Amino acid sequence: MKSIQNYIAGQFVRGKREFADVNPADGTVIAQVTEADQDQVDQAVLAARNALSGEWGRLGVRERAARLHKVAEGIEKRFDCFVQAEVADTGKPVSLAAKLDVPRSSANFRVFADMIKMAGLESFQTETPDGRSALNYAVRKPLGVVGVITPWNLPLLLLTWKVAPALACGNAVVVKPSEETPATATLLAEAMQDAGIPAGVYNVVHGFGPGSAGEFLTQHPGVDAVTFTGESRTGAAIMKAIASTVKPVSFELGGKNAAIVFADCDLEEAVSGLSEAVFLNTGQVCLCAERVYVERSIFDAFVGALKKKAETLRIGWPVKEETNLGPLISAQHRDKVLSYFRLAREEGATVITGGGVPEFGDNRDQGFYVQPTIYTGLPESARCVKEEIFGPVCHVAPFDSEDEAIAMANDTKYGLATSIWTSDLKRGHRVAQAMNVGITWVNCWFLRDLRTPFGGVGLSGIGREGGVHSLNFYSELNNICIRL
Ligand code: NAD
Ligand code: 6OD
Repeated sequence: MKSIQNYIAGQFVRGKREFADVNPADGTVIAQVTEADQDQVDQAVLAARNALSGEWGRLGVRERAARLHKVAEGIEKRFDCFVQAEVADTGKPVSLAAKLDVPRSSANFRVFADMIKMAGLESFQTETPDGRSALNYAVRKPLGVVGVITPWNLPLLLLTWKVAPALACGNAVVVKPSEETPATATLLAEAMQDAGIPAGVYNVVHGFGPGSAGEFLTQHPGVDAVTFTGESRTGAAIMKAIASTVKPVSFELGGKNAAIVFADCDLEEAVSGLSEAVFLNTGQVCLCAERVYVERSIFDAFVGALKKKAETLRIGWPVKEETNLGPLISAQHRDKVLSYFRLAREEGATVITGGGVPEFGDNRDQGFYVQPTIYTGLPESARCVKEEIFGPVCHVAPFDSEDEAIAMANDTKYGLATSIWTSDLKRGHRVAQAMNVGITWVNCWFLRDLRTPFGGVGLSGIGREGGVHSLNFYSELNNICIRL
């Protein structure tokens, strides 16, 4: 049986306890994972602290950036291993891991390596009312030891999205990947070693949240900042747990994202874009659209076309090239999604397609699949319209005016992403600016430029990462004022 270990101070280390890593496609155990105890988390934090005062702390920005480019090369060199590990852990289709997860992970290192070399900071020539003059300029310093806690849906992509800028800014990290998807974080340690990232700069502790590595890490007095991606209620628990130590936090949390489809859109483009926005990664992307608002005059045509798309998705073994819909991550998560399928019916939904579990007649029946599902007919107050489900499911509702669409889209405690589909550019700008979210796409979805701000409002998060926003989160700025 494969063993996945912690990575502390440049060494792969076992611990006293292990837990099973399960393949969501058929429920088989694929590896045993070492669970880090408090001692090992202490060792990882200490290793990171020591690394800051060692070679890593003395490296100039150019050399740091060069090593991060080598990490990117190390990911590319192990491309197939990363793809296989991500597919086995998550059940996502191999085509998706090869197109999105792994290429984006090396891109995360390349982009932030380049950005830190180019990054400038403010300076001001100062004249005070009493006639003195000074030069003010800011310098960037690492935060120190950064605790990185990540979810299971895009494991390597989301981990490197935080680790790359943290290292670019000169920090050392202790990462706690999701217990559901431990493999690629440990594999990344090999790329770190090859790239000459000194021991202790990148540490991995495996385990769970409460009473395990996640909690030990966030509450650790030696951790200077916490960056977290996951559920909003976990974010709230972490915030509470670390409040007394007053450290910077960056939270990328859940969503209940809306899409607005106007009658003047290119219908084929909108249906195809929203089929991705609803079903990509089996709906397990924080940016997925679970609420789709469609102008009434094209409502029936849109629902019919989206149903056709959903029914032509190829649900199957994740390792097969032709598969474009895999299972959900776990039995527990499938129970949650199926409980919303039941609730939708109780709340009065019309089932346009799906709403159940596919039958295969082979080992996939022990996996965690659900059907791609579309509902209509729910009131806006329904729990299925208000709560994040995080599965391949959406509710489609009609609207009669732009104002009504904006009001419905904004009627949520979340505020992560929206997509707007229209051929009227003025309307696209106007509606985009009315959205209470961190990210709005017009005539596209999940089209990323890593220099742009990324994050959410309300229950969807605190702060922004991406581009200079990442550099600013992962640095302390020291303003220096020199009397002239
Ligand atoms: P989760 O909150 O259950 O777990 C995320 C991580 O937090 C895991 O590593 C887990 O072990 C750890 N954790 C759990 N409780 C903890 C605690 N008390 N202290 C410290 N660590 C703890 O989330 P998940 O189920 O893995 O991921 C799905 C959720 O993540 C969805 O809500 C989704 O919308 C959200 N998400 C958001 C973004 C974004 O960018 N906004 C991206 C991806 C996923
Ligand atoms: O693209 C990104 O940088 C990013 N953080 C995506 C998040 C997706 C959520 O599941």
